Amino acid sequence: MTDHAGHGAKRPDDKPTSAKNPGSAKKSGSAKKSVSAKNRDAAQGEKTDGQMAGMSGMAGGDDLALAHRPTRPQLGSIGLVSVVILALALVFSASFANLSLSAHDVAGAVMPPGMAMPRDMPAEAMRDMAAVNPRTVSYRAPAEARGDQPLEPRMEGGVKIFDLTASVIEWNILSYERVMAYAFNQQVPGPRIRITEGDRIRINVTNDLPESTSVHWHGLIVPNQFDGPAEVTQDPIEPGQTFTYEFTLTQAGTYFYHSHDHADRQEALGMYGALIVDPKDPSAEPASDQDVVIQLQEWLEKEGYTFPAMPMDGGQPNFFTINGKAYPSTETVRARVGDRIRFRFIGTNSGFIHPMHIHGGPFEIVATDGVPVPQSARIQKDTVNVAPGERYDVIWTAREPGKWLLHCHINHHTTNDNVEEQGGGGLTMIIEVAP
Ligand SMILES: [Cu+2]
Repeated sequence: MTDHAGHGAKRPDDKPTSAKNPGSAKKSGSAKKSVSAKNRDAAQGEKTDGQMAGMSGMAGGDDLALAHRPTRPQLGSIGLVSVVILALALVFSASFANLSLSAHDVAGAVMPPGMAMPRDMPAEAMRDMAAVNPRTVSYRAPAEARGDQPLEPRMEGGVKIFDLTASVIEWNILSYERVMAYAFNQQVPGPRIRITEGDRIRINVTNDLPESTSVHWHGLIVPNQFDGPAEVTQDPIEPGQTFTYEFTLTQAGTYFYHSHDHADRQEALGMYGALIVDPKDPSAEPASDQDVVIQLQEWLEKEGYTFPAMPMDGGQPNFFTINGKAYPSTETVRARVGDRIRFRFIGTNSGFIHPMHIHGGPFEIVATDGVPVPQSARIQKDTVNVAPGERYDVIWTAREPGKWLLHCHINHHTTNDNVEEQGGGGLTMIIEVAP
């Protein structure tokens, strides 16, 4: 303990009354203190006098009373308790997070805010539900662009050839609301393929998406290898690849095409389009003055990201579109009193049911899922439930002049991000009937 005394001696000008140095003040009268009292002073000196005093305090460790030294069992039990606490902390975090996921598996995946994320959710599920990566957008469609544009074929040896390319685009569903979509030929819905019963068609599908894809021809009788389900009847079309489908149309009616690889993601992001097959003999077709295709979709657009809408917590949609546009940006159908309009409802919607209703009187259901309803079996309704995959062809007659609404009767589906504007939103469209 000579260090301590010596240290004190090295600072003769310490004033006992110095308010800044109370330790030194005590030291002035400490000549006869016991060893342990000196140790206490040394500890105080550590605070006030710095490193040297601290070292002198440590040197005094040997002088600890035997009774104050931790025993081996005490050290052992402290160690054991620490290990148990660390293990519990690990188990606790593992119960909230999936520690088996690697950054490589889910790199860049942005999940919907509020999505239910169980701890064992695999990386593949996360990638399926993640936002469209903004860096993969290759085209920004003009705000006024419309989907469902007719796709003209080219003829080759009696075969009608169509080219479809899937890519990531930016698409306006409203003048002020832009989404990131997976789209065929840079439009939502994809282009309309209109052919005639008996046609032989060849469709070249090129994949410019950041992930694999495939296309299914919904409702059509085709050779199995061209049916479309990825990993079932064909290898997925990898990015940069093209796959060619070819078949002869043996049916007529309202059909559609859509992605069949990660369909819950890709169809929900916009990968679908109408496929209308006119009968070889049109004489049996119900008379109509207009033919209006209605393709339905739900969107989840939040914080600048577009997620595939799904019927699960956090995946619920907040925008809804008819032919790629939400009301008031939906098309207005114009007619005259007495006109018969054939509406072809197509369940391109991926995860939700839409009871589609038309004001101004009932319509007649003339075909379901592409198959004509015999005259004797036709029924009249004013609301028809359009489930994913279903098609209903209905004839609605304009009975009275004015603005008549066509809309989904789940009222939330006629809002835009929960807001009603100009008397509707989402799945709303106006039929304007002139006298
Ligand atoms: Cu609806």
